[in-house]
Amino acid sequence: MANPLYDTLFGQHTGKSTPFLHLPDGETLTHDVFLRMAARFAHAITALGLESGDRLAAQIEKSPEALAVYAACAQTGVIFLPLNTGYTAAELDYFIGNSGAKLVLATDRTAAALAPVAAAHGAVLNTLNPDGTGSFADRARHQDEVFATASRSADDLAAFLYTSGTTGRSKGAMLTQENLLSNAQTLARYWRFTAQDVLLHALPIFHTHGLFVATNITLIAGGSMIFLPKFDLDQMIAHMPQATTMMGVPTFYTRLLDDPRFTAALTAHMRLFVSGSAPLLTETHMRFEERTGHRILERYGMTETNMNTSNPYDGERRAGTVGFPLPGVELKITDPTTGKEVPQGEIGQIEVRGPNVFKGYWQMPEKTAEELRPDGFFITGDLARIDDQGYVSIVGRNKDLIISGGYNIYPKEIELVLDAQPGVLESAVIGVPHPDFGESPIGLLVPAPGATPSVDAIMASLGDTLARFKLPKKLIVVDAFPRNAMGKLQKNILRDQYADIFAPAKN
Ligand code: MLC
Ligand code: AMP
Repeated sequence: MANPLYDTLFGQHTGKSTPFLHLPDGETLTHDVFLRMAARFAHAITALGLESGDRLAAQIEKSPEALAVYAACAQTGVIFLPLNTGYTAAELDYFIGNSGAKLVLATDRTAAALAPVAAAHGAVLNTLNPDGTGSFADRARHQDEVFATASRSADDLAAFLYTSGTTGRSKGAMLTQENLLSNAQTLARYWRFTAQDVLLHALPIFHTHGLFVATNITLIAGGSMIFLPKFDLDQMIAHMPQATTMMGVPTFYTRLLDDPRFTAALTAHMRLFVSGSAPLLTETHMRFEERTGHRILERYGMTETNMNTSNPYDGERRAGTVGFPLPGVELKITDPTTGKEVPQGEIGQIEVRGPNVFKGYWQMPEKTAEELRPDGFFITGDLARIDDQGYVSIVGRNKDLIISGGYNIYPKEIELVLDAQPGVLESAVIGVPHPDFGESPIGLLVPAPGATPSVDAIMASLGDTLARFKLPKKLIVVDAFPRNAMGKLQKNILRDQYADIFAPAKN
């Protein structure tokens, strides 16, 4: 095949008037209409001077147009770099500079802040708004609706997704066509997706879950998506009756369960609910089954690896577990110190190998070597055990990471900003249980001698540099941090101490 990713996901639907995207206003875009838009975008991208292997960074709102940019990248062989719409200009400066993106897509709302960033890195800035307007849309409007698909191989890079790191520096995970395609093919089969499926899609499309898992599977199977701009309870409930499947982070499920309109009748026709990106509490799993009669299917993945494990479609979907390694994925549990496999049933770190595992971090060979072994096993940093029936349970993390509502927050990145604030001697950011987001960051500050740091001023200043979803939900000034005999800060003691800070008040 000339371009496995484009041909398999998109090209197979050329000329088909089958439904692809159902929009909240009742409009439906067919595959054909969508692909003609993507071809116009492909012409616009090449007219701007981009060639196969160049990077296109997009910080744009979820819309059919935004998805067509992904298709256009696949068709031109340009590497797609989607970015969280919450990132500040300061954060984007790093991603655009590090990736060497030639074209940056923003919206009219963000263009003024991004223009100097793009200019500083020699990138062209165009706009694409959620209503389909903008300078990129203007450029694409009169282009040809047929584009000669660029020839690419399965081993060529298709996307960069930036993940933050425990050192506070983000890394660009390089994903090949094969990484994406092999995983989508496996999951579509495993979860029995067909052309009759209608997926209720409320996830963002700048992460693996909403972009690769949900969208690629739907494309492979030839199904359609109810494409909501974001998670909104009223919209979810209004559109659920037209859907057959839904994918979400645990917060989607707890929010649905907290709404009395979410009933068994509303979900009676659904065939599958999938959860992932963060741990689904056993309690949520149970409540969901009691309310609807459906068992949520929990799976486990990562930006670097796509999906690794899944509960079975037909067999028992076991609460508190992420199921079995997917076909083609090798998974082992190893001792973090020796790297040797631990005896069955014991806790260790998850390592995975397979066609789903990424190529490495862009221009960071040392970081790549720390996590990707020469034999192809990737060290995930997740701690787990496998029971005697083969179910994998994630029991913790061997990395300092907080997952809030499915978004990853690396404490180090926030601590570096907090440490630089006036009156702060040192800081620690920890994740504590949160009823809505599952886990939320709080910041603890030790004042410099004689200083009284202003919590309000510090919070305001954080918002200038960090995306708002990363902001600590509380900042607390403390006298000193607990340390072990080696002087190492003991975050586990702090986590225990503040574990109930967001617990709902008991009557
Ligand atoms: C939004 N906000 C959050 C937040 N999402 N704060 C903490 N955690 C989050 N997850 C903040 C915003 O910055 C804003 O702050 C305020 O909340 C309102 O914004 P909103 O957009 O209206 O929020 P809301 O609709 O409530 O969003 C919550 C959410 C959303 C859970 C629906 O975060 C979401 O869709 N999450 C899914 C993330 C996801 O797709 N993860 C997959 C990663 S891939 P302020 O201060 O301005 O009011 C991956 C691999 C795998 O992990 O296995 O899948
Ligand atoms: P990301 O880097 O955004 O791709 O996040 C990947 C991380 O999310 C994994 O390393 C896990 O820690 C976590 N994760 C994903 N799915 C699950 C799950 N079902 N249960 C627990 N943690 C999960």
